[in-house]
Amino acid sequence: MPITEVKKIWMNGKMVDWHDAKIHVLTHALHYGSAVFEGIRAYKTPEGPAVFRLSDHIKRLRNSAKVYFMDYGFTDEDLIQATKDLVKVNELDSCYIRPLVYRGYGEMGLNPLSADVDVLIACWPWGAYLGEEGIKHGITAKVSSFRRIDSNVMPPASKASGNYLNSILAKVEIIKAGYNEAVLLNTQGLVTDGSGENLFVVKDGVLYTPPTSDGALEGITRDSLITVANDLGYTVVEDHIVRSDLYLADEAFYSGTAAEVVPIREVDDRVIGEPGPVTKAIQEVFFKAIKGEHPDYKDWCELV
Ligand code: PPE
Repeated sequence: MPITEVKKIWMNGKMVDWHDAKIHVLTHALHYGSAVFEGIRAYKTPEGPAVFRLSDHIKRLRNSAKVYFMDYGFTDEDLIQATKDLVKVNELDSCYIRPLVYRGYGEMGLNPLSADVDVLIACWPWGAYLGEEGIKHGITAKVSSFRRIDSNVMPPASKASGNYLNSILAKVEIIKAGYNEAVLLNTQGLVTDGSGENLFVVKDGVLYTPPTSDGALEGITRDSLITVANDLGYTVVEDHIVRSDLYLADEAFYSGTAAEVVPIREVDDRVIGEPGPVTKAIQEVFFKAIKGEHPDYKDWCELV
């Protein structure tokens, strides 16, 4: 999806003009994928622009960095304030926000411990990641032949840039095969995530989602939807899911910051159908919550 240019990007504590936000070609992260990132969204709310669960995203960023011994000289409060300032300075009501912590310029080689750690935060207006139609009518999914990275290969719990080569392999494979989004199995053959989303199935009124120990990312949207579903009176079970659970689901959907909540209409050509009542009920509450229009979830909207 194309990027829309805005005014400023935050780099190591400074607001830099969009076109001056550059790094050297010998930046460590460019060569080895040695970076960790977040994907966050801000939405227009009745009280003004608000960043959805900003504090939780910044906390996850720190955890992602910890796995790779990337210490950066900013507190969570610094990065929370920087994110809010950035949205303000760019005069955006709603946008996608991309913080990146990366090994910088000065050292090369696979011992990164003496390479600088730099931080940037960018934002830009970004529409529905899997399309407006997808949110309304659902998308097609296919199980990729590429397995999701294992915790003993590259821990999926750290949102590291290098991990996403795995997602790119899966996504390109299924796009070329004519489908909208991938499903990645782990090396044991259990369902984990989409290329950049968590996954839920609904069977007999109960929601199921893979546990993080199977390789699912501890998604913040996933966590929000578990809360919403529980509040709506549904049971949510974190349990192993095999591919036939997808084929035989009453309903299924992807969740993520970029994707939001996207129903799955088909998996491997097995029809699930138009979005069902559980998916729709959860979508309705979620889309209100992110826009600050649901009284129960106001705390999730952190005003800029
Ligand atoms: N699984 C994966 C593999 C993943 O990358 C994401 C986020 C999720 C689940 C959902 O997590 P959360 O956003 O906290 O609900 N993917 C981010 C990057 C997508 C991209 O294309 O880049 C995102 O949604 O921002």
